[in-house]
Amino acid sequence: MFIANELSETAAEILGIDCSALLDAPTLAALKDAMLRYPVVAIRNQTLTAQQQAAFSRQLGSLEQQDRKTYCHPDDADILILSNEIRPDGTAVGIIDAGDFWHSDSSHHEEPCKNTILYAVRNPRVGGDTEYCNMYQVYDALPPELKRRVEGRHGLHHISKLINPRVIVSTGRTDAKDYYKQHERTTKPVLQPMVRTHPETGRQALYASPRFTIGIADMTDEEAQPLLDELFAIMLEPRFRYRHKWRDGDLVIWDNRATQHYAVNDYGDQHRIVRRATIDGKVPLSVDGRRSVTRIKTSKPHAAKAA
Ligand SMILES: O=C(O)CCC(=O)C(=O)O
Ligand SMILES: [Fe+2]
Repeated sequence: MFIANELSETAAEILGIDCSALLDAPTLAALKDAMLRYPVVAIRNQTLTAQQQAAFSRQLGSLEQQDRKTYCHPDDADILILSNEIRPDGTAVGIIDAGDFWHSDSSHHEEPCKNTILYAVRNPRVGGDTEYCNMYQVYDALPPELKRRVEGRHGLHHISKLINPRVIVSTGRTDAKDYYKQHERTTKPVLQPMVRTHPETGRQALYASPRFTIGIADMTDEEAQPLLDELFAIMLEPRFRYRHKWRDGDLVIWDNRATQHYAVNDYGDQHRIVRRATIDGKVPLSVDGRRSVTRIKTSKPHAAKAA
């Protein structure tokens, strides 16, 4: 059995398991328990090929299909490569700006992924941390008056950065504007409950992000944007954070139903490469446990998975 050391209320490190082989049933069950107790778990000292990472991840559920084929790993198309490295011919090794603003992964899809499993292939000498925010804690800390204003409401989530006043398109991605414009033409915003009930822990979490939430259903922008600003100001208070400093061999799993994250881009031209798998999730449940009935269908194929 492995050791789980608490790193913060949000995160634990796990020592003593080898994820290159399939886990035995008690170890897998203990890992799943740890993942519910700590929405971020860092499994240390792993050496994993892309295929091994995918096989490990499939033990936690089916993997999300990736539509950005250029950045899928050649050995397993369910593994996405994120990196700032540019090859001599000018092509990018991976998605260069993944995670540059606070978000929960694929919340712009009707069925966002439940977990993300990131493996550090190459860490910069300094920098390149990932910051996490515990959204259970954020929800618990909201003043009652603010809870009342968001309960029963749905946020509008969309992938396009061009229609989101809180983000900017990174200059390194030359094709990004066309990509987002195309999605604006083909993909409607998805409505997600602003407060979601975690289907396994039963806890409530705020579920709106600076990266993907562009408005609130049935509210004018004059009302919705200041409300979102208020929520995000609370969310970004340091007391809700865990900052993961990557070690070589780290395999980090997080729960998108209970956290948000962003990739700190402070390492200049040092190279960083991570590999990513995401586990399929279900339609988020609102506070009363019902499925949202006001959803707008998105057109297929889905937008990019990596945020
Ligand atoms: O590179 C990171 O640290 C996180 C990137 C990200 O947002 C993701 O993998 O979902
Ligand atoms: Fe992400």
